[in-house]
Amino acid sequence: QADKVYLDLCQFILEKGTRKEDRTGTGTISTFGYQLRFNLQDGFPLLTTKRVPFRLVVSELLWFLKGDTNVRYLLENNNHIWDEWGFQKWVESEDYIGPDMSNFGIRSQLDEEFNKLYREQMSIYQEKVLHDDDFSQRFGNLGNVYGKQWRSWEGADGQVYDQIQYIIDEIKRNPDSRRLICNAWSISELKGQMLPPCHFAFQFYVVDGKLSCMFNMRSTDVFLGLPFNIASYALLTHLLAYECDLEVGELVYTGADVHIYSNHIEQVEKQLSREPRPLPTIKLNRLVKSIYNFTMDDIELIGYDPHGPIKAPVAV
Ligand code: UFP
Repeated sequence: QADKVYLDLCQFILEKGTRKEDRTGTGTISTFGYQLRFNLQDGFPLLTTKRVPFRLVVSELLWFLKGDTNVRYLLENNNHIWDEWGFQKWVESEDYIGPDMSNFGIRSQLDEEFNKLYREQMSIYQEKVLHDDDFSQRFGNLGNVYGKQWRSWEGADGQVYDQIQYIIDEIKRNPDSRRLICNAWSISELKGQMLPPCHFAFQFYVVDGKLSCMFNMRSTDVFLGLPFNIASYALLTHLLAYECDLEVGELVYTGADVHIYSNHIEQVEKQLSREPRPLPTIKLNRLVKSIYNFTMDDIELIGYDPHGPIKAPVAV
């Protein structure tokens, strides 16, 4: 069961993990190298021991799959998980004339007054991305993030490669292939990226008419990030299986630096005390012919009855 597999990891880190400092200054308990397996035939692995915002998982994944890197699409779907990155581009530019927004991430958490100013500027940013095409082109576009690497990787040979379409074509033509890989880690583009890819590569595997997926993460925030990442790759596997006329197989997560932030420990303990419930299932609109054309309404989550959400601060 998905919750048990996940909670075992949490328990393992709390018992066996090592204290480790990190970039954000928060501090973590960390372990190196861990694998989780989910049989997608047993249900959709959206955790039930706390509510995970599935709607955000769906719109972000559809955004990646379109090869879109502009936050406009996310805003149109009321998804704000990437806002800060575009906002930062704007407030650091010559065009920005509002109050000083340097270090807005930390300051907005610590300083009530500043937080008000920040939220004002952020809503101006969101309005402009949504309604001003020129602004959106310049400051809504995040550049070399996942969508770009997945769908239009720029090769050293000057050619542009669509890694997702390559995988689909290969699965159909040569399902035994051991090269069904999508790689988002582009060494020459890291300096232009606010956040280098956390889930940096994934690979598919076909056997007995079932499609399995392994995704690799260099760094995992177990409490806030991982439940979301698991759901996202589970959905990707469902979509590709649909496209290639296969059943779903297993989802395998492989993590390198797998950590619980020191200010998430209480929340993790709370979640550990909860009883898992039956997993939901997923239903795709069979009228949609290509995975690039799915919309939010074409993906239905059935029977999700989780425990309540558990809030925790994000390390920035
Ligand atoms: N993180 C995740 N999953 C994601 C994502 C970020 O767990 O999809 F985008 C976490 C991992 C880490 C932090 O705690 O965000 C990134 O920091 P760093 O680049 O220092 O690893």
